[in-house]
Amino acid sequence: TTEVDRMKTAIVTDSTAYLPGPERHRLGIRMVPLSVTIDGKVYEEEVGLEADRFYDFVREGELPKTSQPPIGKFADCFQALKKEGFDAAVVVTLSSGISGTFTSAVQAGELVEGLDVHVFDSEIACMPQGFYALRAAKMARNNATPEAIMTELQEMKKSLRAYFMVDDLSHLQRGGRLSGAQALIGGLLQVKPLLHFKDKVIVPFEKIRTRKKAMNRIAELLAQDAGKGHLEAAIIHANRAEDAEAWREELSRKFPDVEFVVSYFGPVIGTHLGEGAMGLGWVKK
Ligand code: MYR
Repeated sequence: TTEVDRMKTAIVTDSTAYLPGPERHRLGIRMVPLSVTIDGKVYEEEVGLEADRFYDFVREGELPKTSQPPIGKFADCFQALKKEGFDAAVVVTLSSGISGTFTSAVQAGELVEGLDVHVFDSEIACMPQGFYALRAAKMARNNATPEAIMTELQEMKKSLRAYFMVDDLSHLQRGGRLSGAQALIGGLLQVKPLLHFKDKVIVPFEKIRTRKKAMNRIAELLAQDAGKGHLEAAIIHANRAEDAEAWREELSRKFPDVEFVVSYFGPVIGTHLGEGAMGLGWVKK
């Protein structure tokens, strides 16, 4: 095929991948933001509100609420891509089990004619979601078809793991994003359970008593996979940059073959996890 025959595929993700703006721009990844409402004011995250300012706000003010992007936001993005000459788009969203973002993107895709829209449910959020978007962007640059990109993303799911912990479970409970824990709740509030995603929703993985033990347990889980091939990994923190950096150094020493980046829980995810949350996600390279 000639250059002209090739499908031009755009990569879109929502803000909860927390891919830094300059990196998104460099790779041509489009971003559609979710929003948080604080004291009656609506902020689009990563556009009108950055993570550090958000945690300051929340410590002082009201408890925020989050919302998925309206269908129109995705539709506007798709229209713009069509105008720019794209034929297709692969949209990587956070898990459909915790947000309506996936459905919003699917419905917008049905509305907009002339753009072949494929929506990928990452079944996760934050930098692990970002890993999918980055891989997709790389493939799109090499002229892969949207179908080939979707197949590769499904394949990645097999090796993607993510575990995280929170300082205070009440945020997840209040927002209704903690599943399978009803029977445990009483006991869980006293411990630091390790959490993960199962079937698109957040469930406790193991009951662990201290933060340090939870971090060591995550490292043990990483060790089980680190021997099986090259991994890329992300340490994710909710306003604990120094702790995250220290953990990165410790893990890099233990796992010299794993490529680590430090990322963050931004306003929308931070609303549901609370300040101090920490996580680690990895996938085969
Ligand atoms: C919405 O209002 O649609 C957004 C709801 C977001 C819920 C977030 C729940 C916590 C997700 C934790 C992700 C951890 C990834 C390692």
